[in-house]
Amino acid sequence: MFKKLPAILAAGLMAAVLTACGSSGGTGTTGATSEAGGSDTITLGFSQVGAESGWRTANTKSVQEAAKEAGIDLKFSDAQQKQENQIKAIRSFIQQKVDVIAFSPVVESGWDTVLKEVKDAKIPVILTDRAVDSTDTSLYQTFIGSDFVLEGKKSGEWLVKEYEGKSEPVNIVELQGTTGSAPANDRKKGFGEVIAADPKFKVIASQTGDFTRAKGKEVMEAFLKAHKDIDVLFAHNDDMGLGAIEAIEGAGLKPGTDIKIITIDAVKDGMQALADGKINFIAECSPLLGPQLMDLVKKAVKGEQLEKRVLTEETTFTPEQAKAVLADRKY
Ligand code: GZL
Repeated sequence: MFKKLPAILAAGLMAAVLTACGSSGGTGTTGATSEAGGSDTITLGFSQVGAESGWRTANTKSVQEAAKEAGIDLKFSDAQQKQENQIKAIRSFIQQKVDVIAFSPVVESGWDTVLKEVKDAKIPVILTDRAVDSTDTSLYQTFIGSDFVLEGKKSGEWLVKEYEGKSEPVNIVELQGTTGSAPANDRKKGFGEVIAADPKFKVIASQTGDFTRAKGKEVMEAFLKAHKDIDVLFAHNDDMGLGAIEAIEGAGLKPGTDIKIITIDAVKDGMQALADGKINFIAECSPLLGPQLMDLVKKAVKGEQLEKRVLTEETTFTPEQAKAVLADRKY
């Protein structure tokens, strides 16, 4: 799979594919976004979910900067949150005979067919950020990303502690991530498992906000119209929580006080809202997967056996903890 082209031809080819690495690649790739070396340069095809949130933007930056740092020729495609665009991009990477394919599956299901095509083309696959529900784990070398169930559990555990010793009902509304995505499914699962232990916790409404601020605001406005007794919002990411804050303030209520807010990610804007007391608790989900991904890409090209699961390290934040680290946050 290595490019054995003579250096002059490789340079010419590279000049041809070096395009502005725009983020609206749609179905096609947006060309190389890294300075490639000589003919033994590794080419990585990467299909990104989209640009739906601050987390995603930071994840894209991490992948692009790490590829450049590693001297890996990155062919980057932005799927604009559509599975069909990711499948088209993966097929395009097969045609281009890239050395490795990595992608963050926008949803868990519907990947077996295209991943079998990649396997037949003998190109290693690395799942990045999100998982697939394929039972055939030979279809990918490894999955690097967070434990979303644990993030949901950490969110539920904070709530249980916050209402310890109280008996009155706690009415919760939930802004879910993208329907069918691993983070949405697993965060809901983890949170639900923890609060199920105490019947005072009731999820009175739960709907997808598609991980975006705009949708989070829109759905929270609907929740506020339908329910006058909301105590807590659990949002599967900061961006939906930030949109919901706008809706809550628009309804004349104080976010973080009248309605307690729990979110996941810990991007800068979320951490600012946490420091300001508008969010009460954030479970971190690190987007900085780029360097680990490039190490895995190099190992895959060498034919090394990779750990099937590579977990990312992350923590949780209260308002005081956010104030202490805000200035140093990388994303
Ligand atoms: C989680 C990632 C999620 C983030 C959202 O690893 O897939 O997608 O939590 C992002 O902010 O849109």
